[in-house]
Amino acid sequence: MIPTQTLSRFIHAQRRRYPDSTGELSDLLVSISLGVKLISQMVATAGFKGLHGYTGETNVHGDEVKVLDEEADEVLVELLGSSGHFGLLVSEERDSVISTDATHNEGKYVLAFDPLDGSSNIGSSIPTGTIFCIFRKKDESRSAINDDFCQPGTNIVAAGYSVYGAKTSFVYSTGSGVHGFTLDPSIGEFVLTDHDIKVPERGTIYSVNEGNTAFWDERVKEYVESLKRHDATAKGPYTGRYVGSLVADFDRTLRKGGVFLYPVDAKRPLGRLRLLYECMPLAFIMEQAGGAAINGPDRVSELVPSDIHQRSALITGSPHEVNAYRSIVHGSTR
Ligand code: P6P
Repeated sequence: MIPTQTLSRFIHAQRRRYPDSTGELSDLLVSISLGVKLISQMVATAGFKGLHGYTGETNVHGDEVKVLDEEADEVLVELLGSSGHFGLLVSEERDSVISTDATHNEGKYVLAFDPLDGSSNIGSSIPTGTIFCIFRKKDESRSAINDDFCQPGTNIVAAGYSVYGAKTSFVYSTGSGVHGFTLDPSIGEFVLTDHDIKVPERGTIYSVNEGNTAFWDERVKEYVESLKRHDATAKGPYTGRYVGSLVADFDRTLRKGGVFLYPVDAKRPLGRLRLLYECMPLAFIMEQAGGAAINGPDRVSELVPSDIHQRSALITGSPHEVNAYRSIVHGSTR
């Protein structure tokens, strides 16, 4: 079968629905997908090229080996920084905001990304991934500034993630549904495999690191226990699945339903995950697929980052399970 719906063809077809669009967003999404292909290759060959994945040791040639997430970061900064579309970049790997070739001229957008989330898992072949979100500058008449990253997730123009696992997948949304692609290595193209992904209203899987139970608020413990109880009137007990790699746990929750949660706890009062380039893009995706994403009391997409590396809690997935969390832990359902 000839794969006609490649990512670039799909993106450009989507663009034709917006006659006044400049095609810039399409172009930059294709650039991001190229970066994902390059990182996919790096991850797939890490073990063979002496990159030692996540240890940063010296390879057989005596060259200093950068850890994979630094390599992935450099690929994206170079590729996207030179695209002309992004005035500024934020990377999980860099302490401060990154200027680009387009900082002081036409770059209409700013981009935040985690280049290789879960990279410490590579040594044991657990899936990893890249997560990103894109905002327009608050004021297109001026150069990009750091404050352009201080916007709620409801202002996200596009967001997506990739999973480097048994297959390399790329899932994105520009606000018109969520679409999933799979890399066909034989042609080096992402091919449409999941059009308009919708999360089930209710699921049967919960995903949380139960090693943190001792540090949870009592009501969080009550919520998780409620998922384990067998209740003849419902679907319980839920199945527990926790990979420990955000993109893998999120992707399964998006496609199969249920809930992924990393709540605040006594050791992590601000949360474990990063708001700008992990929680916000994934919340955008989950809501576009009909699901929900909160940090506990608040909708993640309404939060405004005050620091580019700010942490957050994340409870996301099917509406049924997320609303139950709100009700049990915070006494409200919105
Ligand atoms: P814990 C991986 O290091 C990561 O940032 C996410 O990919 C993952 O969801 C989380 O940390 C796992 O954290 O505390 O369960 O090991």
